[in-house]
Amino acid sequence: MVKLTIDGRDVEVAEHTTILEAALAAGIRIPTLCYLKNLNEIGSCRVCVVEVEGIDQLVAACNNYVLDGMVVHTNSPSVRIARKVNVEFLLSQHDSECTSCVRSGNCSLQTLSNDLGIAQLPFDKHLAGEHWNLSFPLIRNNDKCIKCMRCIQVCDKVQATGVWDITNRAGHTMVNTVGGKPIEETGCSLCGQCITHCPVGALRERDDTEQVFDALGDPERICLVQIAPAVRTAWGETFGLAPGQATVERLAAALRMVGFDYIFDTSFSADLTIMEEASELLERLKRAGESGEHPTFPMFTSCCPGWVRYVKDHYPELVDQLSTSKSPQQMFGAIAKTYYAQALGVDPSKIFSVSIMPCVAKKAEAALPSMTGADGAPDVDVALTVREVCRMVKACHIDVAKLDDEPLDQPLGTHTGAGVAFGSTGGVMDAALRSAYYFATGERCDADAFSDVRGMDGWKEATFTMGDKALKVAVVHGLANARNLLDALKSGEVGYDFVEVMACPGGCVGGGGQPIHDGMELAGERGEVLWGLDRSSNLRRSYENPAIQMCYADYLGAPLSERAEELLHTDQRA
Ligand code: HC1
Ligand code: SF4
Repeated sequence: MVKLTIDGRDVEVAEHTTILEAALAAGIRIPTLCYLKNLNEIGSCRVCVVEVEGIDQLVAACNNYVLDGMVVHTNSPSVRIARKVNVEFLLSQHDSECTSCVRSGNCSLQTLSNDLGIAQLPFDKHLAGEHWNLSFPLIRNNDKCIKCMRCIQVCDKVQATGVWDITNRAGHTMVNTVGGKPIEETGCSLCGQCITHCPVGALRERDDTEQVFDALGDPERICLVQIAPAVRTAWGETFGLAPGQATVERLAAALRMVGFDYIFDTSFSADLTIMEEASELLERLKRAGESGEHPTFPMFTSCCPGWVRYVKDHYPELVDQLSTSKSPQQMFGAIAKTYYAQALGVDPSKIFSVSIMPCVAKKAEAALPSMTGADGAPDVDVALTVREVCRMVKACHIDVAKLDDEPLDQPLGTHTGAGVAFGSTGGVMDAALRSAYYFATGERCDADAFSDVRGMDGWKEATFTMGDKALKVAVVHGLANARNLLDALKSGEVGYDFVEVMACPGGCVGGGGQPIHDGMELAGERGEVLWGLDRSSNLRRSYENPAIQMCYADYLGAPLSERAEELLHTDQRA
């Protein structure tokens, strides 16, 4: 143990503790800006500087360890002045246009500047200007970047994608895409993790809310909205609602006030995805069994467009291993403009289909040329992030705390616990196995029989018996884990029948379109909410969903039928 004094308080902490963490243990909060625990501990912003007696310069608290007998001052006059000047330097290269910034009110630079009492900037502004393709789903504004390098680290270390880099030197240093390439050419998966790890408004999603407001204001359009599984765990954070208050039914009430005609649940089409994907898995295994060859590579889930983009860009030779089943977002879109349009007795062109997703990559998925109906129109007209939809609710001045829960519309609002679990890592695998077991054996499994695939470990594997077959599966989340698994598969170190990959850490609950809480990782907690909803659900197996049964009986026929193939499957190369 190490004994030291911080601001006059005696502190005892383990060796290799940083000054920052030692102070925190003593109840003293040192401000930070570039710091991200275990990911970015580079001390570059100089906001966490402290004075250590006997050392003639201030030191960064985030990356210097405590020593026995150290005497630290976190708020001495020199510390306070240095901190303020360092933030003033950052502001001299920052556009400070808070009134039109999506992060206003949730920006660590804004908070710090206010806390430090920076009322007037003593330096001239030097802005480098921004040059960005504003039609791309991910937007970067160079004039808001504070060069904290968090985006570089999260993209590199957690997502193994390497989109961002540092360019130039000294006062000209800036963050940019690797080699200054246009963002569309960088292999960006659009997972959005750089956005949720940015402390300011330098990174954000393309805002598509005006398009939706326009459709809502058009009396000729019928506006449907689908709510993704993971949205229910997080939307209320923006409004300060407790998890128990922030139900999907309260969100439905808010969306009706915003003006949507029908409020549905992506968990319905997650059940549909399971019907198709579980059938596809069994079909692939049967074909492999008949040919006598065990497939070298597993079938991969394909519902995460961040992952699909990653495979296409980084492992194109594995694209054929992706399930051909469309994601729940896209299955919903296809069903809404065919089966549901028919049920309503309206022309599909009248339907405006919106999705609310915890995801940025869903915007690109919805825009794929392969995700269109017979008339060439997109199946999902606009995919909004949770942050965008919360901005819409705010723009309508709706007091969500005063709303009562309202039921979702039917039949596309009916879902099982399996469909809801999709939003957490392991959820797609768990849901698929529950149905595959029934399809393979005719028996109803215990809904918790496959719980080994749940939890926050980055790479999970399990073997389950299904009839006479042992099925080996793996689940990874975070693209660095996916890369490790793919490399192990390619070198022959491991082999599986079925693998679930979600690009974002924790799955969609940790998605790049979720509300942002600087420095906090909430995916584990949000995932537990989804598993709790699954456990408390009366229906926990996708094939038991009565709305799904009706959809097959009235329209699709059976999983993998000709119509199901046409509407619910895709060529992943397209
Ligand atoms: Fe997801 Fe999915 S789980 S991809 O994370 O398969 O976004 O929530 O909607 O489509 O259902 C996202 C979440 C979501 C799809 C489903
Ligand atoms: Fe989007 Fe979910 Fe994939 Fe993240 S894990 S990229 S939120 S689909």
